[in-house]
Order: sequence, then C-alpha cells, then structure tokens
Amino acid sequence: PTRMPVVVGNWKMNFDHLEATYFIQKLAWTLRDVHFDNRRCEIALLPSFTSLRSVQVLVEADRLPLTYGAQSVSVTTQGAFTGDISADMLARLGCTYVLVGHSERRKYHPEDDANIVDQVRAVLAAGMHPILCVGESFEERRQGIALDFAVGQVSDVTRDLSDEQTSHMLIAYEPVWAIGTGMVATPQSAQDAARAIRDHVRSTFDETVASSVRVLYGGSVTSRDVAQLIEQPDIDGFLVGGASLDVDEFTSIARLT
Ligand code: G2H
Repeated sequence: PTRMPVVVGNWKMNFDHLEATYFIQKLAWTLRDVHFDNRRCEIALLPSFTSLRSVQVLVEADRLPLTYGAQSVSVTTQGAFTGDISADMLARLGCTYVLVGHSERRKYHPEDDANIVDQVRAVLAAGMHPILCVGESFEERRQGIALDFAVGQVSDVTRDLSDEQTSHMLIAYEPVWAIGTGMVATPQSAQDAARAIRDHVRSTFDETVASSVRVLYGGSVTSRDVAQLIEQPDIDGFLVGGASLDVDEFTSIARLT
C-alpha cells in the first residue's frame, strides 16, 4: 500500500483552549487560501488535554481537513487514578492519535518501557493509533550505536504485539539531540534510521505490516528541511514541535510534504 504522508504538530505545553481555537480557525483559512490538498498529505494536531474538546467542536462543525490527538494517556481504563486521562476519554473526543514515549515524557515522568508498552496497548484497545517516539541521545550517536538503540526501543514495544496491532502504529524517529535544539538530522541519517526501523518491523512481522507502518522524522523540523527529508523512501512525514506553533510555517511544512 502507498502510505499517506502526515505532518503532526506536537504543541507540547503551549496554547490554552482559546489560543487553540484561534490557531485552528487561522489554519483553516490559510489551508483554504492555498487550496491545500488533503488527499495528498494529512495534517494532525496534538493539543493539550484542555483544548481537545474545543478542537473537536471546531473540526466537526466545519468539517475541517484535520485529525488530532493527545500527547500521552493513562495505562488504566478507569478508577482511582487522580489526574489521569483514559484512552476511552480521548477516543470519545474524536482523537485519532496518541503520542507515546516522547523523550520529554520519558525524561520528566516515570515512563519506562513497560509503561510505554501499556500506553500503546491502551491506545490500540480504544481504537486509536499510537505514535511511538524513539531515538538515540548524542552519547549513543557518538558511540556509533544510534540505529541499534532506536531499533531496540521499537523492538521493546512491538515484541509482544500482533501484526494487526503493529500495523495501526506510527513510529516517530526523533533523535534526542535534535529535539528543540535547531540541529536537524541529515536526510541520509534520518533515512538510515527510518529504514532500520522498517526493516526491523519487516523481520518481526511481515511485508504488509512493514509497508503500512508510517515512519516519521522529528527533531527541529522547519520548512527549510522537509523537501529533502520527504524525498527519502522510508520517511512518511514529520513530528513538528516548535515550528507547529506558527500557522504560516506549519502550513508551509504541510505543503512541502
Ligand atoms: C521533537 C519535536 C516535536 P521540535 O520534540 O516532537 O519538537 O520540533 O521543537 O524539536
């Protein structure tokens, strides 16, 4: 199957629900202005939990050509877990995606491999698509073990999943040294990592799964970088942080993808 490219805006902890509403209205006008073709590239947004309902109302009322999701999720379904949000709650808000294992979550919250696997399962059980983030630190790159490290993170999560479950995942290769630093991986090194990840999926599952899983690049992506990156055969889109907070810049990224 041919994979639909996707540009995912990870807003992180930016925009309250009013700012989110304003952003989406402006984005919708801009996409209309430039005759954006959403059959060629999907645009997804990952707002804060507090903005999701506003996003849902806007997207549904105006049938906007946007999908959206959350930046993390609880591993449990309901009960006495103060402050947590379940996958079903997100699914009912119309979420298509949930980001899992972003390096900022791994760093600032106790999200270890076991927790990340459970989040992926929770997202899949609720009928959504996990976007699993993997990627090496500068130290691992320096030691020459970058690809093994990133593939190992994929393997830790997918080893107990079925073909069917894995085929619903997206995998974002985000080298930690490239996140929010302005240092972008070269197209070749991003392609090498994306290919290694897809090869791993092929060897663990089969060709159908490997050719349906979308592999994204993330880490300081701007409109300057995307044309060369998207030419790479195993890169199917982008996870965009800082550059997703500006409507014009984000639109340019989507147009070039
Ligand atoms: C990596 C990325 C989006 P940025 O965290 O997930 O953020 O584009 O700001 O590096």
